[in-house]
Amino acid sequence: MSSFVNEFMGSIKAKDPNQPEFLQAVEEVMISLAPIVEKYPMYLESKVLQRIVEPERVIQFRIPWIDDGGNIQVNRGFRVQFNSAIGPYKGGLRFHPSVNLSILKFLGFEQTFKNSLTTLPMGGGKGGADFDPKGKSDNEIMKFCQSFMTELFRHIGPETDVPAGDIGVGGREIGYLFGQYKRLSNSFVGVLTGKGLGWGGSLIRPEATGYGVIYFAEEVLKAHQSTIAGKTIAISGFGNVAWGAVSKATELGAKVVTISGPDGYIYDPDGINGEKIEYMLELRNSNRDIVAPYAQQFGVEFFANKRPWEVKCDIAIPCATQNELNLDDAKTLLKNGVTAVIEAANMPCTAEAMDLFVDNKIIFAPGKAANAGGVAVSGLEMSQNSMKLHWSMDELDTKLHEIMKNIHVQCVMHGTQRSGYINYINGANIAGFIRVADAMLDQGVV
Ligand code: NDP
Ligand code: 2IT
Repeated sequence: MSSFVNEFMGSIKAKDPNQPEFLQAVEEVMISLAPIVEKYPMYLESKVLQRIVEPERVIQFRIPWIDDGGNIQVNRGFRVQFNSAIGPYKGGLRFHPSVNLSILKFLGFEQTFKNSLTTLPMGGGKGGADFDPKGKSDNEIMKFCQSFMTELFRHIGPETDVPAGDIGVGGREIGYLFGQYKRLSNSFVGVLTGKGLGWGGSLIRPEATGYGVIYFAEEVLKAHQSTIAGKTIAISGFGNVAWGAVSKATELGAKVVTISGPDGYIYDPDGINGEKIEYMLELRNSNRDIVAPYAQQFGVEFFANKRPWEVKCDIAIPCATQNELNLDDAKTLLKNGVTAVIEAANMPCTAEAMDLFVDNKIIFAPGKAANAGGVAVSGLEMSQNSMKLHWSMDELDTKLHEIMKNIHVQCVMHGTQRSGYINYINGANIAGFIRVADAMLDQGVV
């Protein structure tokens, strides 16, 4: 590692020693940026790196609510308003018991670069709560969302900060959050994305992240004289992103043989297609957080407490959560002949796993490039809300496709090495950084 990265990370670690996920995300970006800041001293002189790693604002708050048994519950809520150089803060809300400041800072930091890659006017932000939706009744989810928004509403707005969904926050939660925002602010505005179609939502938003991942994968494969058709794909997770990725990959002629949950993974050698894809939605909506019922339903094998990375596949697409694919998993995938790893979740591969893929010159696409389709269609939802009109499914799908193609072009432009190997990590980090950093320089010392 260069002395620049060592020195820089030393100062960040000293400030936030207990934020491992945040440090991991920053280090990955700084490794990519080292040659850029050497070439363009203005980025060092202007202290833009020191500024870009510091969120503009962090809000932490109490969320008291009453469960179905009449007991008072207290959760912790956050909104990290990371960077507004190129637009209002934009990024999802995560409800998961693991949520803490380190995770939300890593996500807000990544979001800043991801949003920049879309070329839409969106800054970076992330929020959420350490609330566990598992096993909660619909009424409890609503009560929780209302209490969460009762504090959050004073910090957000259509021109200030526009949250959306992430793990544990889908269409139902966005509905409850929007209802409470509207009540408190007495205004019907596009303050959230991922809304219902009948009240300001956009077509294709639920599918957008997964579809975008596969559109990006198509571009990547095209650049390597290959196609997605005929490929065997291992996917993890069974949430919103996994569902979209399975649908589009299958439509384009690939065979997805795994999905997974916290209980283990299922292996479906015939491929997850047709009614099986619809069944994924049922699994998710059951609020039980298990994939095992898929095995019973369709007569396939279930591997308890195992991850899908032991299955032989051409392409691996982690769609669940951060650091879900480690060095041992990476070694197994390589041994089994994997040719491409496309991150659909945010930072699903550990740093060691990523290094192994890159050292072995395996195609590796980082989440901030590959999964940007979700926030891109959120950006298109904001545009439609501002104009008070709706675009058609075809128009939106075409725009999403164009955005993903353009992100690929940017990655190739900034990530192609002398050997010809496309380092998508460097490409995405550099392209995402330049737009945000240049805007910050234009706007003075802010
Ligand atoms: P969902 O809540 O729909 O699904 C999340 C999936 O990941 C579930 O299978 C969930 O199971 C699993 N998961 C979550 N946390 C953990 C954990 N700590 N350990 C093991 N499994 C876990 O979320 P999404 O599909 O929306 O999000 C998946 C990933 O994609 C996340 O990294 C998210 O940040 C990213 N992403 C989402 C976008 C979106 O638009 N929704 C856009 C871009 C990226 P369980 O809940 O049981 O743990
Ligand atoms: O990680 C992500 O990009 C998201 N969860 C989507 C954010 C958004 O604002 O649509």
